[in-house]
Amino acid sequence: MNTTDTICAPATAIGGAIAVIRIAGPDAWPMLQKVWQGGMPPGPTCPRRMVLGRVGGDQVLGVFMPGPHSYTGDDVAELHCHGGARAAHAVLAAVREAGCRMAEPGEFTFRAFANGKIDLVQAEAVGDLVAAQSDMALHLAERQLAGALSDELGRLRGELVEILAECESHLDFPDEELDWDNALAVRLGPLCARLETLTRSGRAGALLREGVRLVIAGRPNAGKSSLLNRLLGYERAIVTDIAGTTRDTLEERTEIRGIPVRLIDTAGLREGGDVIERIGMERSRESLRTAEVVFWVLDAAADPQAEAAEMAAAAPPCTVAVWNKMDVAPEVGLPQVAFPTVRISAVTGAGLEELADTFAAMVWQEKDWREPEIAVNARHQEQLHRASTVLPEAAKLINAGEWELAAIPLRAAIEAIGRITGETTDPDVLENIFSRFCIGK
Ligand SMILES: Nc1nc2c(ncn2[C@@H]2O[C@H](COP(=O)(O)OP(=O)(O)O)[C@@H](O)[C@H]2O)c(=O)[nH]1
Ligand SMILES: [Mg+2]
Repeated sequence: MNTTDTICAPATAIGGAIAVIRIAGPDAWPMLQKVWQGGMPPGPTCPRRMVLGRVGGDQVLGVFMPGPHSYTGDDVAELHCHGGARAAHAVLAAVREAGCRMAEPGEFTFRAFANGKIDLVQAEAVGDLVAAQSDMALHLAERQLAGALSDELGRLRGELVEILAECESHLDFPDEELDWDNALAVRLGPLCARLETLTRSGRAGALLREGVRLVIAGRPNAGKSSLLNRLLGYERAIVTDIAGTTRDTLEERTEIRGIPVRLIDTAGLREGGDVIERIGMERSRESLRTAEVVFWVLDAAADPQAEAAEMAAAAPPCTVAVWNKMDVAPEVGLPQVAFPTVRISAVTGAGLEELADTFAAMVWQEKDWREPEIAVNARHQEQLHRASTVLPEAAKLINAGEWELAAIPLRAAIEAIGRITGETTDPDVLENIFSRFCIGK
């Protein structure tokens, strides 16, 4: 992707009420002048103001945002036309005829990165923002875009650069007795700990970016589909009192306590059943194997002892035992089970708040969890790990007065952090990040 020509792309999905065509590059204004019909086109004399006119025969509202104070950092124009494929295509065709090249996926954001408006971590946050499936995932992306992670990495890098500079000055003045910061190696301890904490935040990052696979399992008629519908807030699955109603696994996305969830309803597990139900049960078992959390629904109004025994035999460790139908079952006499346990009624909704809390505690692996301020992605995690693993070696060498050798792991750690923010770039990594964006972003 070069950054010197002028690019264009539809920035909105086809079929909306309004379509936005985005243009960015040094010739954005000359191109507007070429395609604009009726009056003065938007331009540097009226920046960031909507102007009514026509392009390609269609009515548009145009706006010009001069660089460097634009999203990409170069001159940007937007043409807002009536939605629908025809009108948007006519405007886009006129702009392309004027010499604009179609943008690659993510190319506008790539330009913002190349022009130094944002770093690589912030560019990734733009992608996260679009893909966010829950409030918490959205907040995380917003904080990352605002620079929370970039600032933190900048501070850590700055400290490492200082320590490296001190090591290097030992080399430059080997005979002089300088007032050395003799606690140089000691300073690496907290730095390393912080890098490790950030590395560990990758787990939360993966959960919030990809969603948690939550599988609802249990006997036929225990109330699995009723619980799914409750959690979704609408009647997605068919609920009847006929055992074996759900014969295939069914997946929907939702969020629970701000956590994006891939919610999977399964065919109930029991002996027998016809060939379709048996295939469904095989799928249920497969779902159980890949689940991150399982809600094992137990019918408290049926045969609690047998239900509990079945669960004990088949449920994975990430299970929450969910005694259902508490509206009609006796409170006493339910057997103890070896999993976190919640009593609910999928019909009345009783116990669902507690179930949500139990789920969140399970996901965060602690009861008093807090929304993570920063949660890195797998790419960051890899480089953070690289940085934190070389620092103990640097500390050892500094303590031994091996300044020249100590500089090597220090430089490696600095470079690893630089790879995260994009100070050091690798074309494959850039390609991988930006190609996942949609066209026009
Ligand atoms: N009284 C009562 N009935 C329930 C409850 N949850 C489910 N049911 C009933 O149990 C039957 C089976 O429910 P369903 O959700 O299809 O169970 P599944 O086979 O596990 O998916 C239906 O008749 C539901 O109305 C509950 O909490 N209380
Ligand atoms: Mg069902």
